[in-house]
Amino acid sequence: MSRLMLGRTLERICKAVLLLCLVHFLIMMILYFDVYSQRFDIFSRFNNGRGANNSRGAHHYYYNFSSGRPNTTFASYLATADHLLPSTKPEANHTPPTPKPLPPCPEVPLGLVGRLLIEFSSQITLERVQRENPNVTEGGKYTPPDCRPKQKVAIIIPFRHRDNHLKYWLHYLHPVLRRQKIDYGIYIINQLGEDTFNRAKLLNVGYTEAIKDAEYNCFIFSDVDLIPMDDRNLYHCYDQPRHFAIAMDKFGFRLPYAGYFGGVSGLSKKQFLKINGFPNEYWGWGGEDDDIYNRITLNGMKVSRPDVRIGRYRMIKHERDKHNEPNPQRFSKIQNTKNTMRKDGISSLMYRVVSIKKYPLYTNISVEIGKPPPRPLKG
Ligand code: UD2
Ligand code: MN
Repeated sequence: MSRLMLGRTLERICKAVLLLCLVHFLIMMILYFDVYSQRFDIFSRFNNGRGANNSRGAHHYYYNFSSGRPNTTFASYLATADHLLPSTKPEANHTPPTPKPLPPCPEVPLGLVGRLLIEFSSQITLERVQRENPNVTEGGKYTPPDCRPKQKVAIIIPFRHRDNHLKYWLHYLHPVLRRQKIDYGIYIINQLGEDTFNRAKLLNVGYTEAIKDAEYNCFIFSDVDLIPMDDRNLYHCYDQPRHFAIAMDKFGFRLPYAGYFGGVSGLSKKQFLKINGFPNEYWGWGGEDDDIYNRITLNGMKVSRPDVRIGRYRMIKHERDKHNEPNPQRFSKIQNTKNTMRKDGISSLMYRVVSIKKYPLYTNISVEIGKPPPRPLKG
């Protein structure tokens, strides 16, 4: 009797276990098909569900905040991240949704990667740079698709015979600026002829031509051979004139002297006009950056700088160019900024534009800026 009861109990237990297995199996199948059906669509679900502001979540592929230290990554590789952005094209079968106003861009952009690996040994072609930056439009312009930047930034580069450097600059900077969510345009100011080079005058020309092209309110002046090593060095304007390139490889990653303002700097329109722009009368190498520094301090402003770990730069190695010999007058001229800055500057700028060409990755403005006045004869 008790054996019979034991048998029945065992039978019931077995049935219950079988039933449980069946239920488990069914649940597993439901879950499996559900996940499978989402797999190929996972990014769009993720983006649509959260709206434009959070869609940058897709960029988490490239963050490394967990270690508290930035990632070391090839900027060129990161350039491909754009395909993860939400598509701005309306879907075929739906009426296009009324466009929502974009949110303001965050103070600290979310897609930054920190320290970058910069090298100048691989061959770069402009076609490749163009391919890797499909959202950059004619003239080298870009506007973030998913947020509203506060500033409109013109990046101005003084230039002559440095095509190879320009390729590297475009290759590294476009992806950085895009990650930084900057609304920008690139202007190469090309000095025509073989007279003495004049960096600061070219920068004044860049300012004047850029504001004719669009409503810029921030101007970043960069040498063509300087590449930032950290994308947290944000290329926009600050409360005070900004010096970006504070730790260069060529100076052992230190500021060479406290009043140094060379390499890469940025001024808002207001700051630039307050100092009457840059001097036009520094022909040849050197001194013009110190004159600009003097203008800033003499007008009651202070230079602002990034953290020394962030303001690191690599300069492409080069010889001194022909017709850009050191300016022997530079030492006496920088003693005199106070007397010269009101009459020599954006207010007295004269030049002739020969051509303006909008290329896919930059705008080239070729100009004649004259030549230095004849030196007084010795003796
Ligand atoms: C330093 C400063 C630079 C400027 C210069 C003195 C650094 C990294 N930079 O540069 O900002 O103050 O001294 O004038 O310390 N360029 C041409 N073609 C030429 C000559 C110059 O394109 O034939 C442009 C180019 O953008 C170049 C820039 O002018 O990067 C500065 O000239 P440089 O690179 O010869 O001078 P460098 O490196 O001593
Ligand atoms: Mn240089």
